[in-house]
Amino acid sequence: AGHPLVTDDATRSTARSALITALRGGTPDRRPVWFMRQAGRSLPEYRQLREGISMLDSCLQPELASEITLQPVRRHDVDAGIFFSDIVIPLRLAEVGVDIVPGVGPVLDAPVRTAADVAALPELTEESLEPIREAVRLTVAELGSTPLIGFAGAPFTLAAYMVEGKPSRDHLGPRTMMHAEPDTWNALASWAARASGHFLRAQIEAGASAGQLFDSWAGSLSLGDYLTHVQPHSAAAFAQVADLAGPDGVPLIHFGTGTSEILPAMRDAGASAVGVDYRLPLDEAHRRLTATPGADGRGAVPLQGNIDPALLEAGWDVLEAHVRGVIEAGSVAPGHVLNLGHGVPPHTDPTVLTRVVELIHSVAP
Ligand code: 1CP
Repeated sequence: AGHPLVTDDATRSTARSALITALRGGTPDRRPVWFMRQAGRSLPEYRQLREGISMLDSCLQPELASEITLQPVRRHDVDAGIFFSDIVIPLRLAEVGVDIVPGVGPVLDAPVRTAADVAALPELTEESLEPIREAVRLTVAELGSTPLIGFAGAPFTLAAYMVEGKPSRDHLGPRTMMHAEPDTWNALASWAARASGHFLRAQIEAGASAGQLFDSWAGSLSLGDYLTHVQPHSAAAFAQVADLAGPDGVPLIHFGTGTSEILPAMRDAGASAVGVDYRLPLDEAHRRLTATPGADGRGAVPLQGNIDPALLEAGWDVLEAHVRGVIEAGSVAPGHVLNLGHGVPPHTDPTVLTRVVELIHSVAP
């Protein structure tokens, strides 16, 4: 409340951008591309700005977060900025003890495992989001007609860190909890959906032109568990921004890794486009979505992906052939945004990323 909404096309200078056009199923004037983790350790200018300041602190300094967001856009000529932040920032803003430990990832002071732990979680306040809104406003003013993508963690991925207290491989803690203590799980996932939905909404209200929900670890779930214990919470997170989305509103992308079996269910959580990791060719992803329409009748939707990050270091000829293959497979979808199948590896040579962008832009849409 009280924040001016800039969601209609008349006031958004990004409406005709390649990214937004492709995400709405239109034909863009060039093939849009951006990279998950395009801001970060692959860039020497990032490492320099981050010297002496912790990851989460840097996210909460608006000028710094904005500058880090802009660095890869200037360097690579990508078709979008991805807001520099982290999925655990809503925890920090709600004053849940969390830090990002270099070389490890998000670590909580105390894992959230019991009904009492969940009941004690503080709610995220509107005022605490002001540094986020300020960073978005600064960034959007600099980006002009290039869209900014806002994002949040999906409830399962965020809750997985909260239950485990740290990164894990199999996510046994949250997967046990949803069966052993479904009420506790639902309360925790509802909290995470509110926090993430609120965080995403703040970014869109402040000027982000698209949103992405990261359910990076949803691939550890069976389809049945996803549908019963996770999809309703992801739908609740999307519902918090649904009034800003719709055909002329902000497109919403839903991404995870290892999600080949749950892509239609991820679409049906309320996404306008689905991000696919490198394990499934995009023409097969398109076939699966088309074959399994949702209750609303939607089958095929625009796709995002899915260059294999491993091939960034495989030599140019191998990489070029792979990227051309991804472009061809993605051309069957109603819209295609090029991206990696997961984040940029930290040791990636950034000049290779720039060359990939040039290659993609050289292929006529
Ligand atoms: O000091 C550093 O540079 C820390 C590395 C780093 C960075 C650059 C972390 C720690 N987070 C980020 C930024 C970040 N995180 C962005 C914005 C920048 C961009 O994409 O260009 C985004 C979108 C995220 C989202 C995020 N954080 C996800 C979802 C995306 C994904 O990679 O799957 C997840 C799972 C996290 C948790 C997290 N934060 C950081 C790390 C190393 C991790 C993963 C830890 C693990 O393996 O579980």
